[in-house]
Amino acid sequence: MTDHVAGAESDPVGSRLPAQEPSAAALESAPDLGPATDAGSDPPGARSPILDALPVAPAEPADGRGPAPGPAVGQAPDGSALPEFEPGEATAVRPSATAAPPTTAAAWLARALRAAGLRYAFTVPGESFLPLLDALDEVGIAVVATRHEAGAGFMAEAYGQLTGRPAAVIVTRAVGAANLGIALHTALADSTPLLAIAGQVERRFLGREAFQEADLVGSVGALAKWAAEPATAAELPALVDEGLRRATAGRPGPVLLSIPEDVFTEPLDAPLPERSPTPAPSARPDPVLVRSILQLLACAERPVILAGGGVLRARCSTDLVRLAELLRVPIVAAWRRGDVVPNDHPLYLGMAGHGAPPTVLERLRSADALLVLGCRLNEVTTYGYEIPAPGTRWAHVDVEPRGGRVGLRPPDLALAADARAFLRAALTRLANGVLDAAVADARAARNAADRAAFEAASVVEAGDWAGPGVHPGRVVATLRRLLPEAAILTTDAGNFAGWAARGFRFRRPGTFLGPTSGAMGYAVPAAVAAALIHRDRPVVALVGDGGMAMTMAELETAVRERVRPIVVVFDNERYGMIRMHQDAGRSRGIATDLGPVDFAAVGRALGGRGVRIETDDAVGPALRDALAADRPTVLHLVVDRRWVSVNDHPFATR
Ligand SMILES: Cc1ncc(C[n+]2csc(CCOP(=O)(O)OP(=O)(O)O)c2C)c(N)n1
Ligand SMILES: [Mg+2]
Repeated sequence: MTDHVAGAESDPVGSRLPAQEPSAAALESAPDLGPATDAGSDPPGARSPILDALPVAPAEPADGRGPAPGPAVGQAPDGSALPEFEPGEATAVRPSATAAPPTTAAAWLARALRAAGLRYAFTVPGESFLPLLDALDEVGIAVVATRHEAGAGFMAEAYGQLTGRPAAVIVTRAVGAANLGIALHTALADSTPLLAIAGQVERRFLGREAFQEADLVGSVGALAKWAAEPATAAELPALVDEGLRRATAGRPGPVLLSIPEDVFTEPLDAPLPERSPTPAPSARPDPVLVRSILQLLACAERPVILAGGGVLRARCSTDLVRLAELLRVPIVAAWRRGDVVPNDHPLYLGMAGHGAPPTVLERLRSADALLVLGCRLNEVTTYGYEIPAPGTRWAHVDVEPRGGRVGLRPPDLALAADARAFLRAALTRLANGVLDAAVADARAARNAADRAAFEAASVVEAGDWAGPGVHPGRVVATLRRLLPEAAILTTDAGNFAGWAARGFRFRRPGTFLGPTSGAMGYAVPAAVAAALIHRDRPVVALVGDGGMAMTMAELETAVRERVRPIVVVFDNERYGMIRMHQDAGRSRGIATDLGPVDFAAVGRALGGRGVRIETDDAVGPALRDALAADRPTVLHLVVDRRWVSVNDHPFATR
């Protein structure tokens, strides 16, 4: 057996501590909020603005109109129920015990995956794993043929992001595994559970530079969280168990099993793994740390919560909103995690990173206290590791808080916990106290001003553009107006994405798929997977002409699978983002101009619909038709090259 582990992996929280939620009574009996003596203690001389042991006061509306019944836990500001992240049909599947004992490793593997709750396998087939395809079909795992392994991998990645459970992607030898690499890297960046299986050359050919042979564990496997290759069928059960555990435990991620072709046909009669790949419930977070973190937020002048994918994965957006409301602390979303809370909430101040209005960085910089929740603080979210700013005291609550490992100043408080466990403990503790009225009023006023500044700075449809081509900001405004709140958006990499990042408003958690790897080619396959999982919801892929051409063949996969994503192509006939960097002086305009492609015709050629759009007025009607259509639709938007980025409007420079 060979294996590889990417980075140091800490133990999953749930494996070290009792796997149960804390009882309310246990938390109530924990020490009350009060002056703390540890790293999270009040600044010298500060009085805690949380008044202990008072009855719970109803939250006041953020507009300061005086006492009024505030939204209850789980309610939106208007009192309606906040929609929680819908996990999709796949999470409802229970492991199915199998009756007849399997006879080969392939049959055993298929049964094991089915028993572990896997529902989908995305693949480009290869001769190295044919028995597995039959076996998967026999146990009822849907095998979806795709047009490229990157497409297959992105579909599995999107599945994992939306459901929190791994899908399988199956590829052949070096050629398929190499094509898959980008999706493994994306799943690692996105902390997405994913099981990749590569058919390897037969064992007797290993190490002989055989046809399509490569060291898959040592090469592509290095892009995964963990990779291994069984030497015999007998080694397979332990590796499958280990792989599924690592895919979902701690910080989730992709794992790769490289399986020699002849292992699949070896006899194997072993018990199926008992564990379903559902993360174990989180343990109770340290109550002293929870108290200290609440004190940090309560005592600050300009606190902010920076929330990431861990909140989505733990499905606790409602609890996050409630905590923010109780403490009157605004929320900034991590880059490409803009759906972490409903964006129309008055405490939402935008998504950090590329495309963000300047108010987001300003607000993060001016924070004297920052709670980073379920977020790994990547380079883009932190604006090149500038956030947390030097003057900000910060707490990191994450399944794997990173300390100073990535060039960031170590947090003042670090709590290894999943977001839900932290929020539940924090909300329970806050039931014993309310925010001092003067502090609450001051925060309400400042929060309202911050929200107004964010709204003003995130208008993207302004300006008197009359063509040629569409106004990208107005396209986003039209999407915002016409899409129902359950619609799922996927995005690719490129400058076109800036208008949506700034101007779109997600109204429900779990409605956005964007790769924090910045991988081009993601949006279309991710949209196909989202449409497979949520057949009843509109799915819209946003993509540039460059990214579209990388994976547009997956539209045929959508047609074959009878799903109908809408693909909005922003076509400026260039690799616009890279050209922007060139024009900024770093180099000449080499290799960034592209020729015309009739993307609408491509949509039709692949079995879907296609519409070429050259004016703003045509966007709405075409989108309405696409929403009602029975097939995928490509909306091919002509975009003038003067639209360089969301920061750089052509009408402003003329
Ligand atoms: C797979 C991959 N290759 C290269 C890049 C570098 N890259 C980032 S944006 C970009 C251009 C994207 O062009 P397009 O999709 O047309 O969008 P635009 O910027 O023109 O709006 C490139 C090449 C990348 N992010 N991913
Ligand atoms: Mg382009």
